[in-house]
Amino acid sequence: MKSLYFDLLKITENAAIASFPWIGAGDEFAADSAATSAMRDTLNRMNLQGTVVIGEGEMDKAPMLFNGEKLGKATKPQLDIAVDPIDGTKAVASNYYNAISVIAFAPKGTLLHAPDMYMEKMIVGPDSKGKIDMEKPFLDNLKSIAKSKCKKLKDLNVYVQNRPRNKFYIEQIEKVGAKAHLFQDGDIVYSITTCMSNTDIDLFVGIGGAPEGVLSSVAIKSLGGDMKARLLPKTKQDLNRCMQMGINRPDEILYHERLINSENGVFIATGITDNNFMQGVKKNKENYSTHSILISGQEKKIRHILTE
Ligand code: VTB
Repeated sequence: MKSLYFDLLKITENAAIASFPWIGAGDEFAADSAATSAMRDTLNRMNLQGTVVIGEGEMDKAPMLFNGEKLGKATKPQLDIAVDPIDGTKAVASNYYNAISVIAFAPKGTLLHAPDMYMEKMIVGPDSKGKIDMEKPFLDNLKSIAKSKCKKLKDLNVYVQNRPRNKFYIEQIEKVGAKAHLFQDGDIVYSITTCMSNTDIDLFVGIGGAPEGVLSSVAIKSLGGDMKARLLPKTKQDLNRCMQMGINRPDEILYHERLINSENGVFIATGITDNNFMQGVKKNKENYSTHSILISGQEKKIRHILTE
């Protein structure tokens, strides 16, 4: 895998550049289509054999990268792929903070294979590894995270997506005097921030997309953090899709090993608009510059890559 790192970077770089003309253009679908086509074309030139295990829905939703789609031009290495050509299509369409292009790889059979639906997530950095438990009341989790950080409850900083579906969490956080930092879109960057040594974020919690959850799990694992999650199927069809993908108890709590069961995952993202730790794509005459991160389980490092 290591020998492929530079090639793999081109996947999200090309997708981010393809979405550049759509920044601020008000058309989420066009932005997503452009990023998706660039991602697919680049992947199909790579020496690998990948299968999308979690992406943007099912085959009939073309032109999106769909669950089960095979990519790459070789027969090895055989890899599971989680994709989101744009995490934050609204942020691209309206030109605001925190849109990225993102992909993750892991050896075949090691990433959660699941339909695109909502997922409840709880994510912490290395100091609080082993201290989160979704079976326990949320307040108990806050207490054990605070203890692991030698902090008072009121000093905890928590990222939560600003949505009515996350009201319970926001209220609980505020009730104990802790800080709920609400963000608008793109939960992958905010979830990874829990593992960054230069920030004071103690927890990421709330309901967001399942593909974004699996993508985050790869980065969090490589950085020594911890994650628990639960799929939230809404309809009978959702339940059936879960069963078909081998998730027999769709309401079960998914431990980190269930989201990614390998130490050899690779997570790659390129900024489209600026975010907590990456700059967005810039264009000067016909030249583009991009800022990407590559996080690998083998190396347990974050590489920042600036490409002109
Ligand atoms: C979630 C989150 C994503 O969109 O899927 C969210 O995981 C869903 O938005 O990062 P809605 O509330 O509009 O359904 C993102 O924020 C961006 O794609």
